[in-house]
Amino acid sequence: MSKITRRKFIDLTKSAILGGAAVAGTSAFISRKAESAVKRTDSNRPDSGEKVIPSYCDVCFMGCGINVTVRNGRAIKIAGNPDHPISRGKLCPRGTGGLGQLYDPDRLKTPLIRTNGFGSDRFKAVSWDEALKYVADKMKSIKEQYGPESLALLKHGKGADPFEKLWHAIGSETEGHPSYAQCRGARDIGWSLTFGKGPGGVERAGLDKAKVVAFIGSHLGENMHNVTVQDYTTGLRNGSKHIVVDPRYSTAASKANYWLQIKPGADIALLLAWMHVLIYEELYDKDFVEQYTIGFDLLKDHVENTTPEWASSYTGLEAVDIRQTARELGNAIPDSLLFPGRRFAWYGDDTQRARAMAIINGLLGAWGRESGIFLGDRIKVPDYPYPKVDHKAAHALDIKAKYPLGTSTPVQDIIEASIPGRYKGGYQNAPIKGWLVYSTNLVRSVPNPELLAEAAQHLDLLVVVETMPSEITGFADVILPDTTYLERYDNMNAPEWREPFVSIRQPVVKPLYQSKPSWWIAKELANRLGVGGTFNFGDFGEVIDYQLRQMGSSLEDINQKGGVLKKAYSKPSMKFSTSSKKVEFYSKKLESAGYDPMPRFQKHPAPPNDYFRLLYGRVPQHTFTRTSNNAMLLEVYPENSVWVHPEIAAVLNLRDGDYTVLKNEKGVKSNRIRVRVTKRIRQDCVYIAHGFGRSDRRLSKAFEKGADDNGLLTEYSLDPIMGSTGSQINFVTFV
Ligand SMILES: Nc1nc2c(c(=O)[nH]1)N[C@H]1C(S)=C(S)[C@@H](COP(=O)(O)OP(=O)(O)OC[C@H]3O[C@@H](n4cnc5c(=O)[nH]c(N)nc54)[C@H](O)[C@@H]3O)O[C@H]1N2
Ligand SMILES: Nc1nc2c(c(=O)[nH]1)N[C@H]1C(S)=C(S)[C@@H](COP(=O)(O)OP(=O)(O)OC[C@H]3O[C@@H](n4cnc5c(=O)[nH]c(N)nc54)[C@H](O)[C@@H]3O)O[C@H]1N2
Ligand code: SF4
Ligand SMILES: [Mo]
Repeated sequence: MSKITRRKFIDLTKSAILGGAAVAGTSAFISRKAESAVKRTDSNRPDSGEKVIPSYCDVCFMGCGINVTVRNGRAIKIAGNPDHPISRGKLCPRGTGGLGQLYDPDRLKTPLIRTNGFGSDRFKAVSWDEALKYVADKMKSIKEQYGPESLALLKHGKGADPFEKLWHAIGSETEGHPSYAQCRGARDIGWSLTFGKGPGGVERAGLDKAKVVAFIGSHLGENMHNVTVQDYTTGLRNGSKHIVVDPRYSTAASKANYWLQIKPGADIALLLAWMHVLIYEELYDKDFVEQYTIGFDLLKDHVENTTPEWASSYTGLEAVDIRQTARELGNAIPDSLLFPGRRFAWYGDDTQRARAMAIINGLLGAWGRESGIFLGDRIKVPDYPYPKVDHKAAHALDIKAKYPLGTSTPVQDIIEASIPGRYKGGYQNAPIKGWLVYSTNLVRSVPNPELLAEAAQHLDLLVVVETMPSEITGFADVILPDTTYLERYDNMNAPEWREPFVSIRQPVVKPLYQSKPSWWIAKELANRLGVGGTFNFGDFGEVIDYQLRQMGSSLEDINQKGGVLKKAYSKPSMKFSTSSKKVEFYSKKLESAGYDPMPRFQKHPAPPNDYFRLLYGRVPQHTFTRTSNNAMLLEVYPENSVWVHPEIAAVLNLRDGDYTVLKNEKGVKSNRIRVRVTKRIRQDCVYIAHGFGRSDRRLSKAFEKGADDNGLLTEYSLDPIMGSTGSQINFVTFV
C-alpha cells in the first residue's frame, strides 16, 4: 500500500472540488437518481398534500419526539410531539430549527475523493459506486496486511449503528466516540462504581418533584436538554430551591436561591465539605444508608477533617455558605438531590468528582426516589434476526490493561495509536491504519487537534461520512454524503424512563442531492467487503417493521399512534449491581485497581500572571458544531463572544462588542471573537460557547464566525481511571 504522506487539510480557498460545477449544476440528474433510491426508502410517503409525520430529533441526542409537517414533498415545520414522553409537545430552539439542517444549501451533495494534482489536494466528485469501491478496496488491503482491528470506527449517534454492525462483521472492535472521554464517560463510571449503574443518557432526575437541588456546573437553560429543562422549570415553578455551583453566573445561577461562585477545579473540596456536614450534623438518610450502603464508617473517618472551613480556602467560598447549603440539602431529605451533571471532562479527576457526587446522592437517599434519581423502566426492543457473526472481533489496543475500569476507548488513544511511536507503552509501528468517521467532528471535539492532524498524515485511509463540509472532512480521503435524520430510518429509541416508550425515526422527505442513508452506505460497503449477508434486509424500514411486529405493532400501526408506543411504568426493584450489591461509599474495586477508594481533593494549578482559565459551554440555540451553519439558528445566535470581567476589561482596555483574539500558553491563537464585558464571570476566567469559528469555507454562513474553543485546548489532564481528557486546565491571554 502506498504511504500517502499528503492529507493536508483542504481549506477551500480556491475551488478545490474538481467537477464542482457538476455538483452544483446537476440537480435534475441527481434528483432522478435520488428519486429511484427514494422509491425504496420512502415508498409509503405521498408526494403531495399536507401530512404530519412523526419521528425523533437528532439535533442533539435527547431523542425528543417530533411531528414534521410536510407539504408537497417539502418539510415546512417541526413541532414537538405531544404524545412523546421526552418532548411532551415542546422542543428546544434547536429541535424546531432542524429544517435548517435539512435544507442547508452547503450540504455535501455527492461522494468526493481526494486527488493530488495541480500541486495541491482537491476533492473530485465521483459516483457512489466509485467511492464505495475505493473505500472497500482500501479497507480490504488494510485488513489483509494488518488485521481488521487496524481499522477504527469513530462515531456519534444512532446513525452509526449500521457501521458498528459492519465493524463487527469484518472483525474489528476498535471504536471510539468523543461523547465518552470528552463528555460523560467519567460520570457514568463514577456512578456505576457507586450505584452499579449510571444516571441515564436522559438523566433520570426528578427535578420537577424535588424540593432542593444542587447543580455542579450543569448550566440548564443554556444546556437545553428538553425534558430535563422542562422538569427543571416545573420544579422552579413549584418552589423548589436551587443551589448552583459555578464560577460563572449562569442562567441556572440566576434562577437559584444560592449561587456559589467557586474557584474552578475546587468542586471535590466543596463536595467533601458537604459530606462532612451531612454526616457530622446527622443530616443524612439513615434508613437508606443502613439498608443499602457499605463503607459509611470509612467515609465518616475520611471526611472528618474536610470541614467547610477547610474547603473555604480552596473553593474561595465562605464556610458559612458551604454549611448552609449542605443543611438545605440534608433538611430536605427525602426530596433533595445533587443533579448528576453530564459533561465531565474538566480537570482529570473527573471520575472521582462523579464518585463524590454519587456518594452525596447516596447520603441523601436520592437513588430510587421520584424526587431524586428515579428508577427507569423500558420497553425492550426485540432483536432483528441478523445472522450470527461466527468470529470474535479484535481490538487494536490492549485498552483493558490501560484502563481496567474503563468501558470504551478514549478517542485520543485511537489518535495516538495512529502515529508511529506516539502511543505510550508500545506499538512502535502504529497499530491503527484506517479510520471511518461517522458524524463526529473530531478536530473540534477532541483536545490537542494538532495531534489529530499528525495522525491524518500517517493513516492509509480516512473516510468521513457526513452531512456537511467540516473540519474533519478537510482531512478525508473519501467523503460520503449521509442523509440527515429527516431523510432516513435509524434504530428506534427506547430509553429507561418513568414513562417507558419506543419511538421511531423515519424519513419524512426524500433524500436530497445524492445523499444516502447511513444504513445503505454500511450495507453497500458490506457487500463489497464480502460480509453482505450481515445486512439481511432490503430497506431499513423492514428491520423496524419486523421489530414492531414482534411487539404486536407495525410501522403502519405506530404511525397511526403518532410514532410512539408506550406501556405502563413498573418500578424496578432496588438492586445494585456493584461488587457488594450495595451502594459503595468505599470502593474496593477502585482500591484494588490502584486508585483512591474514596474521593480525595487535589489542587489544580491557577493561571499564570496575565492569563485566564478558558471555560466553555453551551448556548441554547446551538449544538456543538452541528448547527453552526444552520440559517434558522444563526438568525437567533450568529456568533459566540468571550465573557470577560469588567475589572479585567478595564485593565486590558477591552470594550464590550469589540473584536479580540485569544492566545493560549503554547502560542495558539483563536479566530477573532467579540468581547462581552460582564460581571457574570470570575476575574480569573474567561468563557466562550463551544462550536464556532469554523474553518471550512464551504460553510458559507459559519465560516470564521466567532472563535473555536477546541484549538486552544492544547493541554489536558488525563483521568487515570478511564482516560477522560480534563481540558479546563488551559489558560489564555488577549492578543
Ligand atoms: N472543545 C470542546 N470539545 C468538546 C466539547 C466542548 O464543549 N468543547 N463537548 C464535548 C461533548 S459534551 C460531546 S458530547 C462531544 C460531541 O462531539 P461530536 O461527536 O464531535 O459532536 P457532534 O455534534 O455529534 O458531531 C458533529 C458532526 O456531525 C455531523 N452530523 C450532524 N448530523 C449528521 C448526520 O445525520 N449524519 C452524519 N453522518 N453526520 C452528521 C455534523 O455535520 C458535525 O460535523 O464533544 C466533546 N468535545
Ligand atoms: N443548547 C445545547 N444544549 C446542550 C448541548 C448543546 O450542544 N447545546 N450539548 C449537550 C451535551 S452532549 C452535554 S454533555 C451538556 C453539557 O452541559 P453541562 O453538563 O450542563 O455543563 P458542562 O459543560 O459540564 O459545564 C458548563 C458549566 O460549568 C461551569 N464550570 C466551568 N468550570 C467549572 C468548575 O470548575 N466548577 C463548576 N462547578 N462549574 C464549572 C461553566 O461556567 C458552565 O456554566 O449539554 C447538553 N445540552
Ligand atoms: S433537546 Fe432539542 S435538539 Fe435535543 S433532541 Fe430535543 S428538541 Fe432536539
Ligand atoms: Mo456531551
